[in-house]
Amino acid sequence: MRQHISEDAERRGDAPGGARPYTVDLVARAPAVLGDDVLACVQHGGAAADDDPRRIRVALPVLAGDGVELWRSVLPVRHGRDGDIGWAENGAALFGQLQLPESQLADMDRAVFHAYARIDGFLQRSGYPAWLRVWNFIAGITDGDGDGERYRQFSVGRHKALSLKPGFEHELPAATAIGSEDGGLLIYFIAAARPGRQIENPRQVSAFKYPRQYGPKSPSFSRANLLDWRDGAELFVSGTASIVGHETLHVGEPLAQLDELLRNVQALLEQAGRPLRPEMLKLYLRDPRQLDAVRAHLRTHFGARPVTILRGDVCRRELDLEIEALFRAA
Ligand code: 3EB
Repeated sequence: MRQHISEDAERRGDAPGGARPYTVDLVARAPAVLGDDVLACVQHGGAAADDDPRRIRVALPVLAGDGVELWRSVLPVRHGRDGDIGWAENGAALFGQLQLPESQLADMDRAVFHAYARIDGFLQRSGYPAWLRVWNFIAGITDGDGDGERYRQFSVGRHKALSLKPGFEHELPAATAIGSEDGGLLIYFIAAARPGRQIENPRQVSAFKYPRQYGPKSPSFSRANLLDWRDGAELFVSGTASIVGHETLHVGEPLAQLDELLRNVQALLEQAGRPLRPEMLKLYLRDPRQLDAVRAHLRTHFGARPVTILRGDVCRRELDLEIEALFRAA
């Protein structure tokens, strides 16, 4: 299959620049069989129906909204596996996933280094060297103390792998890193032939420049990634929390955290400088008892626009929630 991808190299190089090569639909239930046009079916909560490599199962309970994302292609889709990486591509974008069981995470930093290095190698030889967006679901994300905390060790491994590329801090993908309920680590990602434009937030210290107090190596991600497709822009907004500068604000006040993180999202939209509207909003909430208050508060901000709310742990213990978003041209 890998060779098959390489033979089609002439079809690539049109991203970004070509038309947006997918659309995303939110649905309540995953189809029993994935159609030919599906690039990825991201299923939160429920079990995987089959072992189709396009099925990405995220072990976070759905608290509100539709928990299944169907990423549909406008171009023919091919899919397959390369070692432990499941992939699907359509000539303009590639989706992939890699899962590590808990038994392989005893040495988290090493395991993550090898996982990211494997993915990067696969992307390079497949003709999609540019990471656009990546999601990381890490069981027990805040387990362990000090620099031994799992999230910090995860960040060390990711940094070791991504920093092998010169200038890597100018082409970092947008990202999410959330604690999951299953054991193990799930990484899934979208890549293209060429990178988008990295967006940082003037209200926040860039994560890749966080000071030492947050761990031995800084988290390697951008605040957002802007893609100018021919038919309009798309903005992948990373997991965004109540952090200003590099500090956590409003500890113990989830609704104040929500207001703060929405100001961060607004700042990213201003940086993007394009008229954009939300296409998909996902909120990760630590304590389900806060669901009703959070939903009501979200309605005052987004009105009737659907927000999928998932039960998940944010990577700083004092943070109650985090939002991520996908925007597209208004
Ligand atoms: C923050 O801004 C909150 O390590 O990939 C958000 C999004 C966060 C992605 C990551 C971490 C990550 O630092 C945490």
